[in-house]
Amino acid sequence: MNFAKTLGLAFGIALGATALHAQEITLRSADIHPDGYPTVEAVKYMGDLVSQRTKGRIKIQVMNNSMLGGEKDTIEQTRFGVIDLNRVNAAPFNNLVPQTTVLGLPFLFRSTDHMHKVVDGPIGDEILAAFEPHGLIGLAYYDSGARSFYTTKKPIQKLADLKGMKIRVQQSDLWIAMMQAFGANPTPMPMGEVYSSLETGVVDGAENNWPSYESARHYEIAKNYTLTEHSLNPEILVMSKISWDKLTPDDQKVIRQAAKDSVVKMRELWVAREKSAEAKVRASGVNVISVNKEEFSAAMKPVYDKFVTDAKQKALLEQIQAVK
Ligand code: GTR
Repeated sequence: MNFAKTLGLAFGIALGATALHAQEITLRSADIHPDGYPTVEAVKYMGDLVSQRTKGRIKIQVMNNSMLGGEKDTIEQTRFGVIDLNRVNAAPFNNLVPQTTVLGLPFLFRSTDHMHKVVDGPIGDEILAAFEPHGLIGLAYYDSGARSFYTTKKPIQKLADLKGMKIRVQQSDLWIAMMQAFGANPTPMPMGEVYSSLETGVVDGAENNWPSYESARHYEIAKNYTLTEHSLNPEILVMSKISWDKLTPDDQKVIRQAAKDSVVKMRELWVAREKSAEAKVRASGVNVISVNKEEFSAAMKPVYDKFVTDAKQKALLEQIQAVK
């Protein structure tokens, strides 16, 4: 082989390798939860589907355990394309994408089934579409169960017990207003700071579902769990629009479909984890308290008055309530 040919061949191989390499994409996905938590496992499952369906060309790397930061920070990083995918609760999106607020309204959903019907239908699609002007692509909803209060010292047995209590909330105006309507003193902070805040008395309590109460080990310090079940606010999986726009339309379809398919897996994982977390927490001797939920729900009118104001929001609320 002469020199020119050898050079040509080498060049060709190099080019081929580059082209092949350029097609390989690894999408980084953020989550605050530990390994084994349903949201983390659902996105890993989505990654398997994406990898199979693109013959290994596109992969998802789940960077969980708050490795990339708290939820509010990772939302910003996702908008700037530093993080490609992000699984976050609806609450930290509320101020950025106001259409998400309705999902967290207290005592809105009658059951998990009702919530599923809403997010799986046109209302759910409309809310996901509302992310795009904010640099995010809404991909899917994941379950997050019902949120209930837990406290370190004084147990909450009735609404009046919440009066003046310092309760940690997610960083959302809706959640701040909700705590005020309950009579509590809201203290917004990222989930990662809650354990030490409970421990040092910065807050008297917080609220969350069984799996988070258990996995974040809050039940070890806040041993009174009051079953108010005040919100079924779902989780939302989003993608950075910057990352999305780099994909071909076919690859975008693969991502969208895999996200939808992972919802089925997530729901199975969630049911199992809710049961096991509840069992573990109860076995540890936590004081689980039942309350008259109507009393708590009756106090929520100011929240609805503040967040459901214009005709469009009122119509949306009625539509949600009318879903059978
Ligand atoms: C969990 C949820 C997280 C986060 C957390 C919190 O239930 O999965 O995304 O919102 O609650 O309270 O900050």
